Amino acid sequence: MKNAESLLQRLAASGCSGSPGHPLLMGILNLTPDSFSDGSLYHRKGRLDPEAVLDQAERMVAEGAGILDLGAESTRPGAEAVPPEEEARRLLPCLSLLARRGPACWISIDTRRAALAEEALGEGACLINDVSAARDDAAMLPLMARSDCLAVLMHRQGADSKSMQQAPAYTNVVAEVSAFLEERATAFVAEGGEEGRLLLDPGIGFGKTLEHNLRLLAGLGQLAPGRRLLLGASRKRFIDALHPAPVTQRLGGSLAALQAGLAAGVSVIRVHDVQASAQYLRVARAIAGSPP
Ligand code: HH2
Repeated sequence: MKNAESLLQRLAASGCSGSPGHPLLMGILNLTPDSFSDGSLYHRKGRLDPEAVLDQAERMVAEGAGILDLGAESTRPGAEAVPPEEEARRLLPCLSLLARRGPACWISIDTRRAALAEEALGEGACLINDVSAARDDAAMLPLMARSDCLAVLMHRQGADSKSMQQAPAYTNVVAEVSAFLEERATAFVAEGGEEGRLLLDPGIGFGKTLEHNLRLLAGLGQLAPGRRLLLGASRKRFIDALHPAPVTQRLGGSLAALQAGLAAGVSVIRVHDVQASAQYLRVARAIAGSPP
């Protein structure tokens, strides 16, 4: 596994919010039975199979993912929280297999729990991706600040995944999400974290209507100016709302969102379809005259 220092160096070349950049692809690897898109994909005879996870990790890195994001709790709208022991039971064996035999890449852990994040950092993960922006577990922000990992702080309106889509409401979604991300970045720095280790994420689909998601995608360049952004729009429900299609047939819409991220200088783009996303980025950058 690659370390945080080399990830910071790579991100230095990825740009900042507001101008076209050179984003890194983060491949999604959900170790859950119930994720909205890839749930139970790595289960064999009803059990999670770490060897199937390893195969997918190798495939994604060969196709162009620089980071792999391992998640063991679904955060899809309406999802129930998973007990901490179950989340750890799903995640840690796969992580330790990747540490021993996995491809050269950076590993991110998608969790809201500091204890699990800390264990994962000890196993070689170098990025903590917290969809609650370190609000669900009071120990998370101090952990992020004192370790040398990168930290993703994401916006979510609503107390949890179960309730977040009940009645999302904003006066000005871009301004409000931007102010929230700034506030969380300030809290991270006040805790002792270095600003350069942060990635901020508008949280597409997390407590947002179709219109909110579209405004955020159109306004990415105005979010948290000068800071690094991560975008996760791959296969999400807003695509189906505009052009109905089952989750595995949302590549076109996912690439349209990826284009919005590319144009706005997003540093990391979280995707299910690595091969097509990598090809899109390569061709778009070549057309713009940028080096591969
Ligand atoms: N979206 C999901 C999960 N984690 N993390 C960040 N930083 N940004 C996102 O947009 C984001 C995220 C939801 O997608 P997925 O992991 O594919 O599904 P599920 O939550 O059902 O496992």
